[in-house]
Amino acid sequence: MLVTPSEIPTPFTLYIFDKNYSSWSMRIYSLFAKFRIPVNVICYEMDRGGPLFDEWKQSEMFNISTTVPVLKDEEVGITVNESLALAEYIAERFPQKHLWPENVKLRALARSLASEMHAGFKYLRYNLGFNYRAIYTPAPKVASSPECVVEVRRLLELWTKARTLTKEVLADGGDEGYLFGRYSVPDSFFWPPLCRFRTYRVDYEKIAQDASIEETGRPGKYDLALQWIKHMWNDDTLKKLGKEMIDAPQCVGQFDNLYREEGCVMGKLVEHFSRL
Ligand SMILES: N[C@@H](CCC(=O)N[C@@H](CS)C(=O)NCC(=O)O)C(=O)O
Repeated sequence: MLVTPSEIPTPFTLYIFDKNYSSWSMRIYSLFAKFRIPVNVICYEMDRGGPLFDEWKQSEMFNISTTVPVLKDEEVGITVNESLALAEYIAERFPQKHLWPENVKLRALARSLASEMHAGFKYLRYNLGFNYRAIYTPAPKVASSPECVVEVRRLLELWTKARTLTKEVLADGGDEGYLFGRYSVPDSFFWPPLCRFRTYRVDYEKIAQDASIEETGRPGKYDLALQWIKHMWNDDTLKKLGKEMIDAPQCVGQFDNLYREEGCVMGKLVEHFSRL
């Protein structure tokens, strides 16, 4: 296992898989980073043939959950698994940090969005596997398949709905450009799809424009979602985490070069890069 101890003493230890490949891990790791909560990190690996996978299967955590992320809190004496449950747990442990929006309407919508991401978007999850540092050229067919377009349109709808309500509720101030104003749990949950868009060159701007024209006869309906995407790519903490993912030691052959047989070459990023 790769252990990264927190510089500040903390009761929390987060068990994750490879930063570059494990989107579920990065959802929660990014919450700790964005909300500046010190955490020790223990990293195993997803590669079935790798030594850190065997170590994971033999670890005490594997008896608690066969999937990561898992969080151990030594102060309370509890171990929690399932990323949505972890997000709720961290929010409860640090109520003053407001991991969920403070406004009741925004909080309700934020919970719906995080739950929908948690349970859905299976096409993107299975066909556009998370691989932060990879970029395919040209875009593989999956990036423009009808199933992909349906899920991207749904994401654009959700992000637009969130930003529209946020602008209305926070009209007098407090909107920092994240989905619900200040950074909150759904921003972390929807960050991995943005990385998948980049890896597989999903042309979300064209999908947004086509959807808008089809639905309203003109472009622009999803502009708030597109603005949020730009805002996320400019987030300094996420950029820093991106660099950690690029530099993560594991390279898992089975997750790389997925679309080689259709002539797509997988390049690797060496530094932060926002989009196509
Ligand atoms: N619903 C779980 C899913 C977590 C999940 O599927 N994690 C992957 C890593 S990204 C995993 O642990 N897979 C087990 C394996 O690959 O053996 C959660 O929200 O935490």
